[in-house]
Amino acid sequence: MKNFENLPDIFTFFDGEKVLTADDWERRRKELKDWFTENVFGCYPFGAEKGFTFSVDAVENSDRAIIKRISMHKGDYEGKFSLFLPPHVQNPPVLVYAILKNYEDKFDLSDVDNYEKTPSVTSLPLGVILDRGYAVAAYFVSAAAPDEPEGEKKGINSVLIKKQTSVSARAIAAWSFFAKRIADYLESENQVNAKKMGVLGHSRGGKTALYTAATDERFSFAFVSNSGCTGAAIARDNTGERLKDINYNFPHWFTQVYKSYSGKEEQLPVDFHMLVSLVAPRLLYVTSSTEDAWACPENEFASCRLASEVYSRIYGVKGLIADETPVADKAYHEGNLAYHIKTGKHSFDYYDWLKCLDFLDKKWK
Ligand code: GTR
Repeated sequence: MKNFENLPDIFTFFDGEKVLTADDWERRRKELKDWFTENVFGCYPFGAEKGFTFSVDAVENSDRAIIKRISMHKGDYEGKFSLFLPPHVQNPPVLVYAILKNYEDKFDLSDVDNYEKTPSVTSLPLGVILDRGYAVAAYFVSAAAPDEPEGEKKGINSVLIKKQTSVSARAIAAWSFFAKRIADYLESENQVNAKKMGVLGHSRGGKTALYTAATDERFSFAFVSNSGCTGAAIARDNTGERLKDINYNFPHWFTQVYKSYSGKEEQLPVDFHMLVSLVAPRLLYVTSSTEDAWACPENEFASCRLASEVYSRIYGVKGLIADETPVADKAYHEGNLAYHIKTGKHSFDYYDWLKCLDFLDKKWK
């Protein structure tokens, strides 16, 4: 594993106090959760999550799938998602999946017979997932907030945030907020097992999935694909995408405060192994790809290694059990924190899905 100098310590509070007990960790966890929300992804006004209503607008039944088309409402806002249920399984686990902007028109969410057909960069092989006994709740990120500059002011945020400030929730927070409202719905849906609820995503969707699981314990699993900068990758000594790149190229993703760290990674009071550690002791699967230097696989892996200490030291469970340097195409599934680096480009493809389902079969069945 790569060594980092001057990495802030997970087990030391901002004021220097040390985490000695499990109770201390719960306080530290809250400190970190609040820090990432207030400084990176952005905040919603108190009670923003209240007052949503849901309607099931259509139900389609076949021997392949039960599909529910659902919408959530608050004020003038309406956001849609689809729930796919395997008809042959009682109370299946359910996976919440964000479909990214550039691929929205390439997904046919009526084609439940698809196995490998969806775009290879960020796939959703519904046929396989349903056959293996998992339900899927899928949404387009644009249903929450458009992925474009100024997008942070639109969609769900336009109803919840009267005026954007330097700490207000921005686009990734909106996609995450939407996943959490899907979780609200799923908790009242008697056709799924909401105790086995996962959140999954690729790249910017991976950042979203990680932040969502880090801040909402109802998700007992997260699959974080090639999430890189401001996802699982440690920001210090990052040889790929830097804070200045991401803040410049995607001004609507993160808060104004976070932009002040562009070029100043060393001044962050945290690093992203801490975001990863917030998922402990729940199931987490982080992936990298060999040809994805921009996401800095070394820093994604190191992050998992360091976060593993929270699994073992605080909760007494196995985190990541892996070789010192991960071997390509070898899946590390032993502990609660799984990892693989696949041969290939920046993607969440069919291979990743199969490994994801193998891991869940092992842990959940
Ligand atoms: C890249 C970006 C990454 C990642 C990715 C994606 O261009 O620099 O942070 O989010 O896009 O979402 O596809």
